[in-house]
Amino acid sequence: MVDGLLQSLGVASSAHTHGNHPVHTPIDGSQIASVTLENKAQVLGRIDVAHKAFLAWRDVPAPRRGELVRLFGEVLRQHKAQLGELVSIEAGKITQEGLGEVQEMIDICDFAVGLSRQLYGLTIASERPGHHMRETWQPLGVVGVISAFNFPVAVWAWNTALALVCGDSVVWKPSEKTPLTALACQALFEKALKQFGQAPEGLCQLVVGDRDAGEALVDDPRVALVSATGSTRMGREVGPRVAARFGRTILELGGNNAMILAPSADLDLAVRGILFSAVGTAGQRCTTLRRVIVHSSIKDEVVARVKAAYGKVRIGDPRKDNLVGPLIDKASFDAMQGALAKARDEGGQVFGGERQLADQYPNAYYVSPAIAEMPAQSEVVRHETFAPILYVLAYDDFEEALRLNNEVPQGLSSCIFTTDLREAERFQSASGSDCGIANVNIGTSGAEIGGAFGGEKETGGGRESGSDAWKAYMRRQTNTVNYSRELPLAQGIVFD
Ligand code: UN1
Repeated sequence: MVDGLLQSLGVASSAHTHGNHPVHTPIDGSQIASVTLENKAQVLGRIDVAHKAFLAWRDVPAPRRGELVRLFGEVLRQHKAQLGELVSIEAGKITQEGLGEVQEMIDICDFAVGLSRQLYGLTIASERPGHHMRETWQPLGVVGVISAFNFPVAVWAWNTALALVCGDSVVWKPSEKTPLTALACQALFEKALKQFGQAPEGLCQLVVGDRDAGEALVDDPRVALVSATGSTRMGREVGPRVAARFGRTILELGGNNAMILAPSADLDLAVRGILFSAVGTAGQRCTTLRRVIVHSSIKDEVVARVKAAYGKVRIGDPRKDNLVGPLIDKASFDAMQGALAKARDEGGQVFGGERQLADQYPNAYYVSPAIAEMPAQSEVVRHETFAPILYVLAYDDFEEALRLNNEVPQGLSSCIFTTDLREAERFQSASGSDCGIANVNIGTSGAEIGGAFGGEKETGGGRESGSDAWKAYMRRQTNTVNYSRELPLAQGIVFD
């Protein structure tokens, strides 16, 4: 299924055959490749090489570093269709979303190229005569990227494009579930490197490994920044371990994203927004819509319309004309069924959520998306289940809706559908949504790369992608220069 595709992306067949780790496609559960997992010693060797590469790369002028990223963006443009297809095969995304993910990589490359001629610091007024003060941004070191199966290529690209223009080197550990897309990205990056010419060896490396490999990145003091995407459980381990050695982290962990649906909302837009955000990527985005907090006066109508829309959703092979592909694996299906059982126990009324196409695909896990009308924001609603379950809660008073939006442990994305300006502005105010992303009349998922991406509370607090997220990949330095013939001291201190 993948041999020709991998070849067209530049991956040698020795890299994905005869390995010790099987790779399956969620489309039908079959094994499509086997890769070799690297051990801890090999990972440490890679970190060593990456650190040496950093020492050389940091002195290359930033716009020149940007040229490498520009070339990579061009290579991605040329291979968008193939890489998108591989994302579909390995992660189960529908074609549109596989292509969208590669477009997100291209977009961040463009963003980073522009940034490579900026990386602005400040000049600051000095209190001393004949002095100037400034703030500069310097390259940081090796960046360790740990990424998840659900965005197997874009999240790496967000980190790598920024890290490279910032003068850093990268060691990437992708999910064990998606090593093939990682091998393809590495091969495409190497094409760009070849065109670029003189990059230091080992500037950007891939580690196909398991937990041990991740731990090597987490614990090694030469890895200045660990950017990790995954569950809150994973972040709880990674965060304190990196902090214990005073390393830096960018953590992108669980989300529990809500929509407040107000009585004035344009319901046609809202239902489309719900469909894309709740059902897209089979509910496996960290930005997936998991809760609708709907005004009780329109609740029955909204539930009926969403059920009707869910009933028409085409489920099946993500490369065909379907809207919902498979869950990543059986564990994910089991977790979904467990959550639905719990929702029923907690007084919920569940619609959908059944396994689909089991006869055709006995080893793959397709589901119809589920809606669970809940009497309260009970335990199951407060927990992120990485599957298409949409909990519906009713509200009467806007303050109550805001409280429900915020009363979960996670804080990634949120949105409100309303045509009432006061509600929209309040939602985005200091006492509104407490999430890293707060949208008006747009669903919770599908953010552009230009904004900073990330969230608060158990989502981990990290920001990547656009805006000034690049600052996390650099070290800040304050510089004071004395161009006078005196040595005045700050704070007016006399020391004679
Ligand atoms: C993720 O699910 O880890 O906003 C990232 C979105 C995408 C990124 C999701 N641009 O849904």
